[in-house]
Amino acid sequence: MGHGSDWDVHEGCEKHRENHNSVAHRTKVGRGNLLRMKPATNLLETASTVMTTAEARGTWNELAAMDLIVVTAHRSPDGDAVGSVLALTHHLREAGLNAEAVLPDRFPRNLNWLPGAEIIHFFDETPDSTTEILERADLIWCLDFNGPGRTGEMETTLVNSSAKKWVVDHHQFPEDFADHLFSDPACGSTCELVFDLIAGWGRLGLISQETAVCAYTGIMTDTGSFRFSSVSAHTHLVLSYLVGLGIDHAQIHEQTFDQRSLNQVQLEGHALSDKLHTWMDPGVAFIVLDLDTLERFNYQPGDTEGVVNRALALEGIRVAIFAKESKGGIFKISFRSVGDISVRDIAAEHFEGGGHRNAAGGIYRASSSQALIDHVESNVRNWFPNP
Ligand SMILES: [Mn+2]
Repeated sequence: MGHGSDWDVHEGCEKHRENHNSVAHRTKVGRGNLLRMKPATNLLETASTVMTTAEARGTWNELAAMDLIVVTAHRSPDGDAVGSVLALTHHLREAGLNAEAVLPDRFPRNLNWLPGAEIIHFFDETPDSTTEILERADLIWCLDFNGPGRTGEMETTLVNSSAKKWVVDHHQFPEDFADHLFSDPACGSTCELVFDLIAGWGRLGLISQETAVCAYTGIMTDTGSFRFSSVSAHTHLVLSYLVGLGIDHAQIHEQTFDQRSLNQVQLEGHALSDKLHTWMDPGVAFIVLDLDTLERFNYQPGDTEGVVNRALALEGIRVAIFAKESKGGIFKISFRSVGDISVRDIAAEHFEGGGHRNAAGGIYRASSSQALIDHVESNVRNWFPNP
């Protein structure tokens, strides 16, 4: 999906467990059982079975022979992408391995506080030195993405590197580009899978504060603060383990969500009060922000994160669409839906995009925001006839 295209599915989307066949994940973890359990044992028993196979566990032994290990994730990285890259990089470095963290481009500034954020190489900012690292690597851990096209401008360098590619991911339909593929679309976050990988390696007791904070942050952001249906009893066991290490979870939430700029808060207010269109009959909400508006509020990357979910939270709204002009005439669009309503098909058929049933992305070319509003107005009842 989305190979080389110009759209992003925002992470933190709802994923679903119904296709998951793991017996471990169906374990009933009652309060009485919890009190009797040995936590470490139970964490392994309930971990994603993808991450505890002999193949997954065996990867640890291969690492020692490697001179340079790179850990990377998708472009427009979110909390799960940055969190998983830093969590794994910290853990490998603490084991004495030579590991470098690489991202295609910068993450939203509300994640600047993450421990180790300063060690990350950004491909778009330092292309020459980052290319050299990717070319010299023996192994590239590819976290939180299902195809090389999701790394944007970094794709060619990634694909051409002779390094082994080992994938840990939870997006549907992974492409065939990995030497090892550890994919579990039923899991709510890549950070949870990285935690399970470390557990499978038998290294739970060696998880540092830095690794714990990064892993907690990624699980938090990709599950909508632990509310989506992808959250399992195991997710909470992982969180319990991380909190048990003494991390300041309240501060993690505060630093991530409650340090917004005045411009950001006022842009969101403007979007919701002056730019919101609703069709209560099919239950669709639509917001579009043009370049002039973004400029007026001194827009920074990540500033409109969450606006689409505010629209979806409206009573009676089952589908929310958020469009943002990215360069003249090209609008990036995020879709959210609830329940059985699929926005993935609409994004794929009409907006050069794709994604998941309840969270998708695409692009649309229009001469003005009014032209896009007219387009949605005349099609919305066909796209969502009976939500
Ligand atoms: Mn993710």
